[in-house]
Amino acid sequence: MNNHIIDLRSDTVTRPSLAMRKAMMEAEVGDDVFGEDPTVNLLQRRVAELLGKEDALFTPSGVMANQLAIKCHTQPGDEVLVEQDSHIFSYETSAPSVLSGVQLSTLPGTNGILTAAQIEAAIRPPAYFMPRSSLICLENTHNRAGGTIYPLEEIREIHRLAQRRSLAMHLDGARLWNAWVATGIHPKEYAALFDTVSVCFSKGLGAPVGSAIVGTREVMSRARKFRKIFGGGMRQAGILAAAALFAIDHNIDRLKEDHAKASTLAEGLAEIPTAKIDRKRVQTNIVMIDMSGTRQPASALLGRLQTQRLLLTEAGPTVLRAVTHMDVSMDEIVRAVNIIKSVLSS
Ligand code: TLP
Repeated sequence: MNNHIIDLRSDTVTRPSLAMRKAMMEAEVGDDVFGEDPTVNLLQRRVAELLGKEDALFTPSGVMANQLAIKCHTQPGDEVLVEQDSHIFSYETSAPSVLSGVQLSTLPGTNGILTAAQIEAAIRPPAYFMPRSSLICLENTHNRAGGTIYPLEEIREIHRLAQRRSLAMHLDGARLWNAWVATGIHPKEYAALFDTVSVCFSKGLGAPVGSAIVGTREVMSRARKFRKIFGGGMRQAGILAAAALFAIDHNIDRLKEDHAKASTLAEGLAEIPTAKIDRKRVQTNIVMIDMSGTRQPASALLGRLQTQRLLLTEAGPTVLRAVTHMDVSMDEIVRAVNIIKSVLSS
């Protein structure tokens, strides 16, 4: 068992449990391009209901859900306001420019959080020689900031601003479930402040594939058309939707265990002088470890940890990221701390 690899690269590495696979096997299916997959339809109703929106659309990935939102809320030549470390800006391979013909205006957040005043200053005045600011995208929890939670009050302020200046709002809620479990604030409360929200089933919730976008019936019917254009029309997708339904029913509440594992990891690493962790940013299941004190590049450290069968990812030249999830136990977290201690002391 000690030879087992401890994989903290992401909560996306989880594999569907036997019970989830059974639910997938037993799913009633149909052709979803015809709108005839009963399990997909059920999932979409459940997710819309859970987030308090009129309709939902199942997508193969979180990236597609975010890009559908951008496509639905903008025209080519528009500008979208995002935080500079957002997933949309960092890891979606310039999709907004490729798929929607828009540019991103990137604003520096504090721990991933933007203020309404900052956003207001970045909204373009109406001038024919400037892009039109049409959409604000926020991320909750914020991945690259270390799983930080957006304060609801700040989102309310941004929402009021967006209403006043007629901008749409989208939430990248890939890990909104983690924010829910950590704060007790229901996803409906967050979602009420956005035109669209994307959520993922394939991260902490443990499904193999799948995300969803929610919004009004009108926006979702346009999103359905764009999903087809993007090549995301799926056929007997009920097999996947069954995993997502299982994830919603069984795997949300347990995210608190992942949060406890992240705090244990952060606490253990705090004893190492060369591994710096900003403890106030460890709010959910992500731990960012600043290794600049080791004077070694993150890539070299990753390689050394890998030989000890511990996998992390690089989040910057000297920053490593660890993500806790359902396929890693508390014992393995304690072992991970010991591996990092021993690698750094050798
Ligand atoms: N995040 C992945 C990587 O792409 C970095 C990870 O390992 O954390 N929004 C957020 C906030 C995300 O963290 C991710 C995935 C996505 C969207 C995209 O989801 P997928 O990978 O399903 O397209």
